[in-house]
Amino acid sequence: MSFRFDVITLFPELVDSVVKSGIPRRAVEQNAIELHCWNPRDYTTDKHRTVDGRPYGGGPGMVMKADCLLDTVKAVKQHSTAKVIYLSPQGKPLTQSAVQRFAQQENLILLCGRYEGIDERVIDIAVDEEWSIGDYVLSGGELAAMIVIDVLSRLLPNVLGHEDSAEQDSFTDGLLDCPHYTRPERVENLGIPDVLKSGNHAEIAKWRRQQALGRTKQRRPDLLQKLELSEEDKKLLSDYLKSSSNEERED
Ligand code: 9D3
Repeated sequence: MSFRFDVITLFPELVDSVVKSGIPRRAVEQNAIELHCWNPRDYTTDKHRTVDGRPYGGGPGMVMKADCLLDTVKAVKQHSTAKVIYLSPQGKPLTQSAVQRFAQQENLILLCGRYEGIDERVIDIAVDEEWSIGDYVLSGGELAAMIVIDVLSRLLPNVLGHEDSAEQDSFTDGLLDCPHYTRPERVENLGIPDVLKSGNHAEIAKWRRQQALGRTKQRRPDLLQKLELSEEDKKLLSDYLKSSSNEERED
C-alpha cells in the first residue's frame, strides 16, 4: 500500500515539514508516501503574480483567485486522477473513519485555502469533497492537510514501529486509551497501579479495558453512546464509576 499526496498551497515549505520527522518521514523513506506541493503563485500570469483579490460585495479580507487555482488543479491532474479535497471551515468534520475511507484511494489532491477562502466557483468546478478539522479558526488549510497526511501515514502497514499499534489506537475501537506507565516505579509521590506489576495478563487486559471505558464515559460520553457494550463491559464500567465516585469523596 502507498499514497501519493498532491497539495495545492501558497506555503509548500510548511506542508513539506510534515514529512521531516516522525512516522510521516519514515513513510517517505520507505517509499510508502510521496508528497508533491504545487504553488498557485507559479500559475499566475500577471507581473505581480497576484493570487488574491478583494471580495465582490465588499467586506474585510481577501479571496483566492479562481484562475490560478484552476490552472494549478489542471497541472496536478496531468499527474494524478485523484479526488480533489478542499480543506475548509465549511467542510464536514473530519473523523478517523472518514480518513480510513480516504485510505482506500491511492492518491489525494489536497487544496489549501488562505485569506478568507477561495472563489466559490473553484469549488463548483474542481472540488469533489470539502472537509474541516474542527470548530476553531486556522489561518489556512495547510495544517489541516498536514493532519490528513499524518493520519493516513499511520494507517500504512510496516510504517509504524509496532505492527499492531494502529489497531490499538484510540477511536479504532471507539474508546479513549487507558493510562500508560514506564520506569521509574516512583515519580515524585506517585506509584503505578499494582495490577500492572502483577504479571497477570488477563487481569491487566481487564484493567485496561475498564480504564478505557471509564475515561470515555467521563470525558467523551458522546463516543460511548455510539457503542453497544457487552454485559462484561457494563460491569467493568459500573465498578469503575463506583470507585471513581469513592475517590471524589475521599480526604
Ligand atoms: C469569518 C469567517 N471565517 C470562517 C469561519 C473566515 C475564515 C477563517 C479561517 C476563513 C478561512 C479560514 C482558514 N481556515 C482554513 O483554511 C481551514 C480550517 C479552519 O479554519 N478550521 C477548521 N478546519 C479547517 S480546514 C481549513
